[in-house]
Parts: sequence; C-alpha cells; structure tokens
Amino acid sequence: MKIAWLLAALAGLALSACDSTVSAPANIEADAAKPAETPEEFVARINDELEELNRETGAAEWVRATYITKDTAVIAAGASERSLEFFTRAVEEAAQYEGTEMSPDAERQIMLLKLGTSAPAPDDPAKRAELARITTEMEGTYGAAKYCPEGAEGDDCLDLPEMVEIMSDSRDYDQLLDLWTGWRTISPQMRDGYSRFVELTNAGARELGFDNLGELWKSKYEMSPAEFEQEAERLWGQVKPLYDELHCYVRDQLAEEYGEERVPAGEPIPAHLLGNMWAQEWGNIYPLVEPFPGVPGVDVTAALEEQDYDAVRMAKTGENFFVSLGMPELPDTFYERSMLTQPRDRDVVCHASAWPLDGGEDVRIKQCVLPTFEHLSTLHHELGHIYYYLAYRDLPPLYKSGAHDGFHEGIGDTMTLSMTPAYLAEIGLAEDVATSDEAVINQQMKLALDKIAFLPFGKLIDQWRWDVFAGKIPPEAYNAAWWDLRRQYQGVSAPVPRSEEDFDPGAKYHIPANTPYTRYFLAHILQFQFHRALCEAGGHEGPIHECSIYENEAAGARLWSMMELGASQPWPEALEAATGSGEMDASAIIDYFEPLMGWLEEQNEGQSCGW
Ligand code: X8Z
Ligand code: ZN
Repeated sequence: MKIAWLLAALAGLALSACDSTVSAPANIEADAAKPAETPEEFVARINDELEELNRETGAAEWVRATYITKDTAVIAAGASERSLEFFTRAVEEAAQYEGTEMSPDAERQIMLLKLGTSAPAPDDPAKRAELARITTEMEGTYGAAKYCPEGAEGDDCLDLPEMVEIMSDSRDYDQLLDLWTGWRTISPQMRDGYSRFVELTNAGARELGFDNLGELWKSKYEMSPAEFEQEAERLWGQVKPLYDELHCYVRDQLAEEYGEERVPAGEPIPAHLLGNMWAQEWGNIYPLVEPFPGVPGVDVTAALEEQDYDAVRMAKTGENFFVSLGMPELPDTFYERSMLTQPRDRDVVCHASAWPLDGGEDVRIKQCVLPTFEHLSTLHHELGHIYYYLAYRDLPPLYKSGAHDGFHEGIGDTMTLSMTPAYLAEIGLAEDVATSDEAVINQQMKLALDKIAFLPFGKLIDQWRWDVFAGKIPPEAYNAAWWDLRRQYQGVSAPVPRSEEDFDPGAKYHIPANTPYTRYFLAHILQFQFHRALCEAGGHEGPIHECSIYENEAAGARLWSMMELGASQPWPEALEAATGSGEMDASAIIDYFEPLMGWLEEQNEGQSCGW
C-alpha cells in the first residue's frame, strides 16, 4: 500500500507507519495516555456513527435539492454543520492511534476518514457554521437561478434546463450569444462567497496537515499529489492528438455555418457555438459536422419522441441494461422516491445526481429528464452510481465509495458505449440499419463529439481550482485565469470580452456545488478501458466499437466483482479485478476511435490546425 506519502503529509495527525507490522516508536508519553478503544473498536464506532449521521444529512440534503426554499437552506446548513463537526472530531480522535499497531483494514479506514471530505471546516464553531451556510447557499443559488431576457419577467424568465434545450439545437448566432451571456449573469453574486469558501476550506485542509485543499483532493489516488498531477498529464498527452484533430475539423465546419469572420482559422472556437452551455460536450452540433450526410443512421431522440417515452420508461430502459448483465432489479422505492421529472411548482437543483440514502437501502436519482438521447445517456450514468451503491451496500460506511472517484463516474458511461446500432434496434429505438464504413464514421463522430471533446474540459476545471486553492490564482484573477485555461486546453474562447466583474466558473454546477471534477476526466478514459476489458471477458472478437455487452452475464460478473470491492482495496487492485491491469491507460479510447482518427487526419490534411 503506497500511503507513506500521505502519512508524511499528515505529520502530527498521522499514523506513524504505512505498514501495520512496524512497531510503535519509543514514545513513552503515547503509552501513558493509552486510548480507551483499540483502533479496530474506534473504526467500528466511527462507522456506526457515520451511518447515523449520513441518514440525517442525506435526508436534509435531498429535501433541500428537491425543494429550494429559505427553510430548507436552514435545515440543510444545520445538518452540514453537524457533519463537518463530526469529521473534525473523528479525525482528531484518530490522531491518538499514531504509531499504534493495527490491522490493515483499520489503517485503511482511518486513511479514508481523513480524506473523506471535499470541504473540511476549520475547528471553530463560528467558521464551521459560516462554511455550512456558504456551501448551502451557493448550490441553492445555482439551482434556483433564472435568466430574464430583456423585457421578460415571471414565467418568461428562463431556467437552466430551458436554456440548455434551446442551445442544443439553435444555430442562431445572436440567440446563442444572448443565452450564453444571460446564464453568466447568475454567477457574479457567488464570487465573494466562493473566495471566502476557499479561505475557510483551505484553513480546514491545513488543520488536517495539507498545504491547501487542492493537495487534499489530489491525495485521494494512492500516490502523492505531485505524482497524481503527472499521471493526469500523462493521460491527457495520450488523447490530445485525437482532440486536436477533432477540434480542427469542427472549427472548419463551424466556419462554414457561421462564416470565417465569426469562426476564424487558427483561433479558438467561440464557446457559444458548440451546442452546449459550457462547450463541454459537442454532440448536439452533429448535424453541422456529419461526415457523410444522408447515410442512414440512428436518431434515438426522434425515436424516444415518436414513441412517447416518459422519464420512468427511460429509467426502466437503463435498469433493463444492468439487469441483462445479471445485476439485481431496482427496489420499488427507487421509482416511488426518485425525482425523475422537473416539478413545476418549485425550484429544484436539476443537475442530475444519484443518492445512496439509508446506507444504500434507499437509492434514488434526481434528474429533470427530457426525452432525448443525451438524457437517456445521463440516466445510464446515474444508474451506474446506483448500481455501485448496491454492489457495496454491505461494506462498512468508510468503504462505501468507488475504488477512486473516477471509477464511480465511469460505470454508467461504460454501459452507454454498448448502445450500438444493433442494441438500439433490438430494444426498438433504431431501425435495423446495415452498417457501412461511412455509417461507422458517422457514429464515431457523434460519440467523439461528446467523449473526446469533453477531455480537456474535464481536465481544466480542477487545474483552475488546484491553482485557486494554492493561492496561485487570487480572487482578482479568477475569471482571467479561467479563460486562459479554456483557451489553452480546449481551444475555445469567450465570445464577448469578459472581466473580473464576471465569475464564469460559478456558472458551472460543480464550482458552487464544490464537486471535484478530475473524476470525470479519469472516467472518460476508464470507461473505454472497462469497455474493452468487458468485451474481451464476454468473448467479443473484432473491433471494440462494434461490441455491446448487453445480456452478457460474464461481462456483468467481471464488472460487479470490481464494484463490490468499494474502496476496500487500493484502486489498482480493483482495476486489475476488472481489466487485468492495474494502470489507467488511454490506449482503449485510441483503439476505439481508430477509424475516425484516420478519417479526420485525411480531412485535416493541409489545414492549419491548432490555435
Ligand atoms: O455532473 C455530471 C453527472 C452527475 S455526477 C450528471 N457529469 C459531468 C457534468 O455534467 O459536467 C457527467 C459528465 C460530466
Ligand atoms: Zn456522476
């Protein structure tokens, strides 16, 4: 177990050794104040207390997210405060076991306890309360936000799902620009709260022995923060050539649609033209960049609309996929208690999420589902979280999480890679179409617009936050640094000048909600790795883009054997259980898109790519 670096980082608070067989240092004082519980008893008690605490915070947060009012803010902030207090106390108590011999299990759980929060509070009741209030408010502000175009009021104002929907198929430059700038009027009010949030959580992280909160986040991967940064950079290096080709081709097609003066060659792409509020996934502009127009393909959105799919039927389509792999059916309470459609009578946080309430006995999804392919994919994503919760529900609470957070984000997406035309035809969401080389390139383009375009976005969000937490990006440079990274990694730019009056990071959910984001970058790489390994385990022969693991119980069993480990083993072991290799590796995504890469290189020949 490679946790020596962590223990060093946690000086003072840490266990003294990464190997439980090492004897305790000759520290007489430690002997004098012998703890009342053994480390194993301590861990068992913390697990019991966590279970109880999670029941309360889970309920408070669910109500808050599905019913945003002043009152639910008070309830959720109160629960959050108690939870922050619990973590501070538990970590303090754990410090007394420094240098004590203990079982590897107790040692691992104590390590996970220390790394278990993404927003640690300083040990000060007033600051803890302030932090709880800020985090509750920021997420609520985001969830309830609306943009009122000029002259609009009341019902004419637009909420985020409405704006996102319009942006997905509008090709009207000015309308897109209005929505893009409009949504970004909701976030400047979060700026002060966010910079205070950074101060408070950094203070909390320092009390835990980290230099700043970013270092704590980067410490969750069984390697040092510096090694983790290098690892993320290495993976990005593997996929960047593919992104560069895609960017080049897409920019050229957008220039045809909007004109060279609006989309100049050799420059970043204006961020509002990519069919997505954040330019993070580009699948919605597929019609503009379709490689072989007129070649019959699949249109899942049209099929869902035609067949009047509602949210429940879409969720059942996803459940059916997991069940076909030999996984259990969802409990009835899932359908009774989930929020699958947007309520019209109140504000909610529409950003999709999956919840393991009551220790995973009461699993739920919260999503404002619409009948589109994008939403069907997101439902699979969320169901991936749900099935992970079910797989590890009998483990102690400290082990109830993914091998690392990228695993958790990657399970459901892995299923979507099996939504081949043949699978979609089988479940009645596509016509039985003959495949041709041209049809394959079309399908690959559609998928790459989401999966490949996402990669630099997935990486840069925390690049920004790591530097914010480290103080390298001070509040007065928040927005400029954000756009520097957007340009550098994605090659996109703001369509109108921005300034420090703006706070564009706050217009992306995971910033006000403080959800670390590198997990999605890792998940986008891991899901192809999982897909390739599961296809092999399931007996597939031939190119992996043709493989669907639907109804393949051997593949399902392989995946489940990884999921049921939760966080009980270091992630390389879990990865090995699923794929036979203990290293993250982007070669599967490269393999998958080999046909498209060849085609893009031909198209881009002679073009001056880059920005
Ligand atoms: O936030 C999510 C999920 C919930 S964990 C819907 N995703 C990221 C995003 O929307 O920005 C999934 C892909 C990336
Ligand atoms: Zn997720």
